[in-house]
Amino acid sequence: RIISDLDDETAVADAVPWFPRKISDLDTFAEKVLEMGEELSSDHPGAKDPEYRRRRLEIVQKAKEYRTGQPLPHIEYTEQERETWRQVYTRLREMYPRYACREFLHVFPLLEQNCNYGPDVIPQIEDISRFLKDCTGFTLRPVMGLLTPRDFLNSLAFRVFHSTQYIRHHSDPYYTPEPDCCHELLGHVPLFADPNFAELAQEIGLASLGASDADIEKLATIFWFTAEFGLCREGADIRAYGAGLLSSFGELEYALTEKPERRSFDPSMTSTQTYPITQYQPIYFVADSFRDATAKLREFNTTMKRPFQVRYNPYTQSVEVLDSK
Ligand code: HBI
Ligand code: FE
Repeated sequence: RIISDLDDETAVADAVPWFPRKISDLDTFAEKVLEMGEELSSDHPGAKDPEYRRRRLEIVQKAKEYRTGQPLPHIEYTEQERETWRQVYTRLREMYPRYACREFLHVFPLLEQNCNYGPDVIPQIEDISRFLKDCTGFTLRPVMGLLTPRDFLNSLAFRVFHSTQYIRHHSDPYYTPEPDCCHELLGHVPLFADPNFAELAQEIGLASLGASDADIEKLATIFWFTAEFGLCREGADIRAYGAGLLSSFGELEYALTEKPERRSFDPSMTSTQTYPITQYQPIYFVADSFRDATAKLREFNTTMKRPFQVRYNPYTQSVEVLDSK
């Protein structure tokens, strides 16, 4: 049975957190950023650079105003910004053949051919979004900064990924305390073009809709150990697919040395693993494949308490709520 709308009384009685039902509902997240949106924390490398702050504000203003269906903001990047990109791109690009998973290596040249990926220009999210839509139906939305884990995960249910458009401060090209366009475009984007990874990401998103706070925390942890810091097996080899690794030359190398511990991906164990956010990970989880990880995640999701099921309808880009009675 499809419930067209959970009525308010049911929602209040069972304390089901609000969640987006249609893709335009994601517009409500635009102004709700946790940090780093219009303000920078005092330890951000750009905090004391008024020109950097002014530029950030200009870029995030476009994200704040963006609404579903509009063309994605085009950013005219400055020479200094492109220089930062060039340094990051060049250094990472040469590491990928040795460290990145095969899905990433398959897509990367396609991004170079279709989306202007290269050392000299910072690609535009409009071009990337159109490419991803052709590959897996994923699209991008601009975002001012960090969303709440709930909002961020909820958008994945719609195959929407929030992407920042500003770039890290030029004083330290190999460091950023927050997501920036290098992290999003080099780390995340290539995997969203892979059908099996797209399914894994959407599965996390669907499980997050109306989930309890405790379950959101588990799903955010699963996202962390997969989409951000995931490793996968390729025959006898281990490769990286997590964006936090693929956008950090230091940790990408470290993750595949003998130093960290590597465990097999297992949602019930992975979802409760604690992790540091400002240093290299002491533990990584290794997936057998994206399909296997998705199957395990589906199994795990059935153990989460939620008084309804959800199904994504791609024709209407909306979520159908199925009564579990
Ligand atoms: N917001 N914009 C943005 N980008 C992220 O990668 C992001 C976020 N909010 C929360 C978040 N990641 C993590 O908590 C995930 O584990 C969900
Ligand atoms: Fe990320």
